[in-house]
Amino acid sequence: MINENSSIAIFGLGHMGLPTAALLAESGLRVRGVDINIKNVEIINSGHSPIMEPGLDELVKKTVEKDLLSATTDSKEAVANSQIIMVIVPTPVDRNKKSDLSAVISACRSISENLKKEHLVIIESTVPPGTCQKLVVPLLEKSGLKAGQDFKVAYTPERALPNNTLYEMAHNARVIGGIDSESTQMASSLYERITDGEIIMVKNLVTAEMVKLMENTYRDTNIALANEMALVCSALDVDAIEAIQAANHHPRVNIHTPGPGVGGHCLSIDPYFIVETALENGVDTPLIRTSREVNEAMPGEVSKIVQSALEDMGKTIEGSEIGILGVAYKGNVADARETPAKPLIKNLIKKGANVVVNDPYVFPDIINSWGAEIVDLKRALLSDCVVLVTDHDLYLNIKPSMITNGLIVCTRPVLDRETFQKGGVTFKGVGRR
Ligand code: SAJ
Repeated sequence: MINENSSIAIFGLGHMGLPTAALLAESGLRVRGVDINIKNVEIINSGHSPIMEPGLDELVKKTVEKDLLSATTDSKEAVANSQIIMVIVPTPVDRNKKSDLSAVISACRSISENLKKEHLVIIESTVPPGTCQKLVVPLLEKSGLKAGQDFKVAYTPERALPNNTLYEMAHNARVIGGIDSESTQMASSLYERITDGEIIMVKNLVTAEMVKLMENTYRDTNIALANEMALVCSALDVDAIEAIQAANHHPRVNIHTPGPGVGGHCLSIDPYFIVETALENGVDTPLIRTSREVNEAMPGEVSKIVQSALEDMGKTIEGSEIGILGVAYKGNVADARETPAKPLIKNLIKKGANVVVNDPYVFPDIINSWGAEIVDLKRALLSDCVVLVTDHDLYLNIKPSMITNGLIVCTRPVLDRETFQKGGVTFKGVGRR
């Protein structure tokens, strides 16, 4: 059973792995993080977080100084010296929207080489349903040990919201499914150390895997509905945000917020895991697929709004300068994975626009690789058309007088249309003509 002397090896020190490692270390357990990124391993061992997340840098510093948290690239040593092994590595989709489980496979191979009796292996990575039973367990059993009998296996999805990760990890309910009830119980006693949220033990591994995918697919599908409603509202000259807010006064209605598209490593990927596994099992999922299509089409819709707004002002998109505010996938984060800003920028450049970008959070190399020029905020506001893509707090103070050429496309409902119109600025947005 888990006690104060238990040691944990955590594979993957990314956006979810590092906060988990730091919280478990703070609870008094010795945590050895394993990552292939040597630079990040060094940053962590120097007492800092390579990931921007409120409170994380301080927590890493505190736990490294107490010698409870450390990082390494040596998986063998980490597994050999631990009783619990966790896998929190990324699981993207490939070009064909099929799951790429190479990081999970590689972690499980390393674990199986050093697996011992009584080890508890916990998978947290988001995976297509059935992966633990059909892929993880056979890989681990290559050790010659038998899952359930010799070592324990549990799956528990991470459900914390980036930019509020530490709080949510410590307070959200946690869903756990194990290969047997002892595995579930053992994993549960581990998470009790870091969360005061409810621990929900489900029947088996695949149920826990499915829960995670259902949550993110629910959100993606609802955002798609909001985006489609917004496009209809726009055609009818209805302010979509006003209409959605009014509709949401109904006690059983909760329409989500339309925007430039759905980004991040979760909502834009996880639904495809259901689509893939459903198909393998003879089930079509048209609603989930269509929701993805709707959300993936949104950057193109924003580009059309920009183009027609410029044309209404007697300009062409070709040769115009477009100032993009924010390229992170959502406000106040540095993460640009799957961001809708990327296809939007590429689409505008293809149409002949000169795109300049302001985002103090996102690494310049990423933005440059899309063919856009990085500028300061003042310069971005000088553009023919300013497009607010990400609702970073620093953009909330933008005033009409700052929009030099009198045109802003606001893809998030964070700036007040009337204020800008009164200030003589043409104000367009998703769901607003
Ligand atoms: N978005 C909209 N409209 C909305 C809500 C979000 O356009 O009404 C967009 C955001 O701008 C962003 C994307 O969707 O581009 C995703 O943002 P998010 O804040 O909805 O979610 P994530 O990806 O940061 O985190 C999600 C969370 N899942 C759910 O809320 C069901 C989080 O709890 C998960 O832990 C995380 O995915 C994950 O790791 O899977």
